[in-house]
Amino acid sequence: MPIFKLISNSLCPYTQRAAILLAEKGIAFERCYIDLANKPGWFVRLSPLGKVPLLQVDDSVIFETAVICEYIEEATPSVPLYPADLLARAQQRGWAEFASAIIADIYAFYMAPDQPTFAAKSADLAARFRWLEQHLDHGPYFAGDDFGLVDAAFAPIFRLFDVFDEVVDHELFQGLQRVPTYRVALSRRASVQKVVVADYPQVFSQYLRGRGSHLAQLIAEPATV
Ligand SMILES: N[C@@H](CCC(=O)N[C@@H](CS)C(=O)NCC(=O)O)C(=O)O
Repeated sequence: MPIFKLISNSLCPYTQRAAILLAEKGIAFERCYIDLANKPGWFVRLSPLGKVPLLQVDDSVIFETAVICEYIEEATPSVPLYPADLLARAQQRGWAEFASAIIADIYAFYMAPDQPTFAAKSADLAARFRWLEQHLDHGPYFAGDDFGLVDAAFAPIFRLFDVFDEVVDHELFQGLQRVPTYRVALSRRASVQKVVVADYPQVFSQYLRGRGSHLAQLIAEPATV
């Protein structure tokens, strides 16, 4: 087995996806955290897009979360996290990309500079979760009983909402049944629980406070929420 090192940022939801996958596969790996606001020179030289995660496999580097996850999946066929059926597999790949689109929307949501933009970004996110609601199976996971790669993509998203829930009455899951149940199932998964720093909510909340956004203002002035 090669030596795996996951180059991470303490908050990055993409990095968590790869870390959850490695944990589910039972692969030992070293984790190294960098500050994205102050990227070390060695990281800049290793990362073609300047982004985390990177997976170092011995002396080689893989970048882009979807590619890293595909590699991990293919390297460990004895613990499959994709369905055997090709069509179902392609669909789950699509939904993992959908999770990436939600992460981009979440960024736009918490960076929205003012209330109208915040409302518009909230509406975008609500629409995404309505799509998800329609495509979830009976649970507990995306496709039913078995935890898969697509679940590793959605779990870090809901973790962000654990912090948003504390600071803003966003009502993004209002009227949904399967999404909230799915969220709880993911939060209980051991691999999901162990891939973040112990003080993740505090670190994320602190990060949000420093964004200068509408949401940052709501956190600073909770009485006005
Ligand atoms: N498409 C990339 C997105 C990864 C990404 O956006 N990572 C963020 C952190 S969550 C990053 O490294 N941003 C670079 C920066 O902030 O300078 C992937 O799937 O790996």
